[in-house]
Amino acid sequence: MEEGMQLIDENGNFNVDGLQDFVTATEFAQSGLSYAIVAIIGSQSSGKSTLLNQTFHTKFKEMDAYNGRSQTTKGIWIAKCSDIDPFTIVMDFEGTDSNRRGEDDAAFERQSTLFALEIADVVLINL
Ligand SMILES: Nc1nc2c(ncn2[C@@H]2O[C@H](COP(=O)(O)OP(=O)(O)O)[C@@H](O)[C@H]2O)c(=O)[nH]1
Ligand SMILES: [Mg+2]
Repeated sequence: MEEGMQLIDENGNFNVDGLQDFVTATEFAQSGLSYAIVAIIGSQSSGKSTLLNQTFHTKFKEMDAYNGRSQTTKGIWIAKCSDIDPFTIVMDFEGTDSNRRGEDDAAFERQSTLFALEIADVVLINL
């Protein structure tokens, strides 16, 4: 589960079945109220996924610069951090200032950023 699962896709659809599988596989429910959620926000290709992977030993997709500077993270991904107690869930975000999304599609960025602020115990802001 370190590679994570896509909680919300690029069109804003919530992955209900995926979350159910994630909760079962990680035994999240057994942790009771003893858990922490870490989220990261910041512009696209600023190194968010790389920073999370280095820090929390997750395996979120990172951009491979040799294969062109394309966007890797789409929507919102979550992964369990396997080596932190209490139970820690890390959330990786698509990022703001996406090239792919035009000026008109700022809604996803605003909503996903608000979601991060709302849900996370710790929000990392990557500059
Ligand atoms: N030089 C340098 N490159 C980095 C650093 N962090 C990430 N990168 C590279 O920047 C690119 C984008 O990183 P990624 O983590 O996919 O960015 P994200 O879109 O914010 O998740 C990748 O090719 C990384 O290897 C850093 O601290 N220094
Ligand atoms: Mg990323």
